[in-house]
Formats: sequence, structure tokens, C-alpha cells
Amino acid sequence: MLPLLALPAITTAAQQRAAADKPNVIFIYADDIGYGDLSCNGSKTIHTPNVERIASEGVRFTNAHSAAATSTPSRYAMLTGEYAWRRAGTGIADGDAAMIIRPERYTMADMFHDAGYATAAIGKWHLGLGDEKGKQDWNGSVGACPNDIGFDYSFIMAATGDRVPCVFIENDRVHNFNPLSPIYVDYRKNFPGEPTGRDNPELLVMKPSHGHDQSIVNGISRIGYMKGGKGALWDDSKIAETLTSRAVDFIAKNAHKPFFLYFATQDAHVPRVPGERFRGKSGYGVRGDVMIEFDWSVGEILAAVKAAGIDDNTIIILSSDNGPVVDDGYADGAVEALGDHRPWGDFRGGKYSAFEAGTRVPCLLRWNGSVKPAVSHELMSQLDWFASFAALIGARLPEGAAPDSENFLNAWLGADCGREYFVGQNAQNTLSILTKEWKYIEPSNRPAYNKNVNIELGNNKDAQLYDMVHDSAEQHNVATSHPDVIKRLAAKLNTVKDNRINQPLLP
Ligand code: NG6
Ligand code: CA
Repeated sequence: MLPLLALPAITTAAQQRAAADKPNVIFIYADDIGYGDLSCNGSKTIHTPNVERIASEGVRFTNAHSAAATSTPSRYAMLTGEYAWRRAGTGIADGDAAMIIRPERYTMADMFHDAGYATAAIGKWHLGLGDEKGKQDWNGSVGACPNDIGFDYSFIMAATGDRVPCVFIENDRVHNFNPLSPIYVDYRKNFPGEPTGRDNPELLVMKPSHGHDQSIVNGISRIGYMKGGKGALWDDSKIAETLTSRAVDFIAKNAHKPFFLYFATQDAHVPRVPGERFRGKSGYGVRGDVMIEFDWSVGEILAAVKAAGIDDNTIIILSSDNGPVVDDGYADGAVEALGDHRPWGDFRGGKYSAFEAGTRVPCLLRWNGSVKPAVSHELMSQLDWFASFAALIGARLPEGAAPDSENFLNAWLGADCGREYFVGQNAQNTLSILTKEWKYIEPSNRPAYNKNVNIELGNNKDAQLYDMVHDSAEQHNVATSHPDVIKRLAAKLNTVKDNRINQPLLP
């Protein structure tokens, strides 16, 4: 194996210390939480003090992006260091999808594992399980799972809260499985005699607004069909509590050795069912309440790190998999309760969109004692966590690993040296290229607007160009007056399409 990612020639004190001490790394990865949702980014509506504490003690990034505007491709890109649009089958995954990142693939979890870290994935997975779609044995071993791509321990939701199976999976098996109530999952047809949201709306406690009318679990109809699972089904109001306590346990048990924890919350994805103590607490409906719940989870993680005495040796990154959405398929009152809260901040679009709110997400990094509090306006991408953390811990990656991930460690630690450009991907796979000055969105014949979720998708049959210095809200398409800029950015985008920056990583 070649030493593909050596430490940069100029190392900071923090890097030197990291190589010696191996700091713990915790990702707190939110679901659908937008730039404007958190009070640390200026929102005066919903108060999230624990998140604010991370922001005030660490680096707050104002121009950091998830790799895509939906979950599966963002997570795929983050864990593999490869743009998801390079690979077919990386769109929003069903709960019975086969594992998208194949076991032979070298992931960020493998990297931490090989560097002697204890590794865990806790929370939303959404990257498939097993070897073949629909062929998982939910009553035995599901087959390929996070443990096959570098996680020593996993406690996950297979896909999303709104997709079956509605059970937690611990390593390769359903948690709390009861052999008297075997579990069956199908995404094509219902099981005879089982109620659905479409046929039995009288059984629902929360009605769908669009889609989400298949199997009913806990009075909520979902995407996909499932049967059985008595004793193993999750309680929607306790998902945050369950996942957070698993994460806290993992921190406490592994405090004496280096660890990497990928803690992916279900908040604020639909269905939004806040725990009892958070209900009605935000003043902004259930979506606000699950934001408060998210903040509570963050506080528990901070407390666990402190209690374990590893505050100064633990890097915490907090971010989100894509931008915000208010009505994502359930009539849960979120739209009516939104009031003056602006989940997307000052940006256009939202989840699913090629406009900024699709991928410009909250992003914070705290490393007590090593990284000074700061606000960074650098252009950053979650795609780079892989190569940047490899540099931090002095990991050597196998050839071809993390092909699109670049080492921006110094920028992650607060220096003014972020990306020159970033390629974004919306839900229809329309690509855009963003620099600090400009954003070019490729022409696309896909719909401009999704009326169900009330979000502009950023697709347009004409090329779009926005001046990000004077018009970061993307109100004025200046494509026709800047053909030279379009030409340059389109050429750059084509180069990225053709090349993976790290191939070959070294001559
Ligand atoms: C969409 C779902 C939406 C959500 C999304 C995935 C419908 C109509 N909408 O297809 O509710 O589940 O997929 O969200 O089914 S994500 O954050 O995991 O990407
Ligand atoms: Ca999401």
C-alpha cells in the first residue's frame, strides 16, 4: 500500500497532538435540519442552546455543504469520499434496499478502525442492508450491515422513520426480535389482511399529506409494507431517547480508547413524533418540538463527553444530511405552526433542491483546547471529512480510496483556506458547481417545483448562474450576461465529472 495521504508539510500544533493522542471523533448528523433552523445561525425563534454552545466554543461554518440534497447520496458520499452521482443506485433508498456501500469498499469507518479506533454507527442508516434488495432475513441475520464496512458496533434504523421496517437493527439482527412475531417486509405488495393508510384511514393518528399510505405502524402509515415485529417495533416518540442513550453508552464504554462515533439522528425527519417532554415546548409545532429534542440529544452527548473526562480530546462535528422541508408527507401541523420561523434561513429552495438551501447546512466543529472559537465563511463540503480526518490522524489509505475527498483539515480547524469549488446534487441529480463567487446550475428538463413539499427544485431548462457575493439568495439568473463565467464553470464541472481528484492519488 502506498502512503496516499501524508500529513501536510506544515502541521499545526493541533495536528501534531492529534497524531500522538488520537482524538475521539463524534459526528452528530441531523436529518433535514436547515441552516436557518438553529439559533446559532441567527434564528430568533426556536432556541437550541446546546447546539449554540458547540458553536460558541468551536468553529461555525456559514458556507458548508452536504454532498447532496437528500439523505442516501449525502451519506454515501460522506462515508466513501466519492460523489454519489458517479454511482447508480445511490438515490433515496427503500428500507429493503441492498447495502449500497459494498463490504469491499474502503470507508471512513474502515480508516478509523484501521487506525485503532473503536467505531460505531448509531441512528439513521439509509444505505441499505444485505446483498440483494428485498431478500434480507429480518428474522435472523440481515446479511451485510454497517459492521462490514468498518463499524465495530451498529444500532440503526434501516432507512428512515417513514419507511418500513420500523425496528432497530443491532449489528446484523433486529433488536428485541420476538420469534413469535416474525417480520416480513415488501415494497411492492401488501400482505393479505394487513391494514394500510390508504384503505384504513380510520386507524391513523397522523394522516399523510402525500404518499405514506402503506403499512400502518403505531397509527402512522409508512412507505412500504411490513408485517409482524411485535415487541420489536420502535415507539416513534422514543426514537431520540433510544438512540441517544446508545450513543451515550458507547461514549462511556470507549472513553479510555480512541473512538469514532457516527451518531445520526432521526430528528427532524418525518414522521415527527416528539418525546412527551418536548411536546408543545417550542411554540412552533411538532417540527419545532423535534428541534428541541435534537438539541436535548446534543446536550446529552456533550454531557457524556464531559463526564468521561475526554472533553479536550474529542472533536465534535455537528451537521445535517440535507436542507429543510416542512411538509414532507404528513399533515402534522408543521406548516400551520411555522409562523416567522425560516428553516432555510435567507437561502432559496430546501431539501431536494439545487438552490442553496438544498445543501447549505448547519455545520459546527468543536475541539476544546485545540481549536479556537471562530466563524468560517470558507466553502466546505462534507465530502472532505474523510481525507481531512485521514490527515489529522496520519492514516494511510489504500489506493483509490476516497476518490473525491480532499484534505481541507486546516480549513476544518478554522483556517481561511477552504474549497475553490464544490459540486452539488439535487434530488433529480441535476448538478451545480459552486464557488465563493458564483453558482452555475446545469440545464435540466426535470420539474422546477414540487408542489407537495412546496419547494423550488432549482431545475430549469436553461443554464442558471447566480452571483453568490451579491445575490446569495439566488434571485437573479445572470446567465445571459456572463457567458464567459458559464463557460469556465461548465468546463470545470465537466472536468470533475471526468476525473476523481485523488486518482491517482500519488504518481
Ligand atoms: C421521499 C418521501 C419523503 C422522505 C424522503 C427521504 C414521499 C412522498 N416522500 O420520497 O417523505 O422520506 O423521500 O428523505 O414518499 S431523506 O431525508 O431520507 O432523503
Ligand atoms: Ca434527510
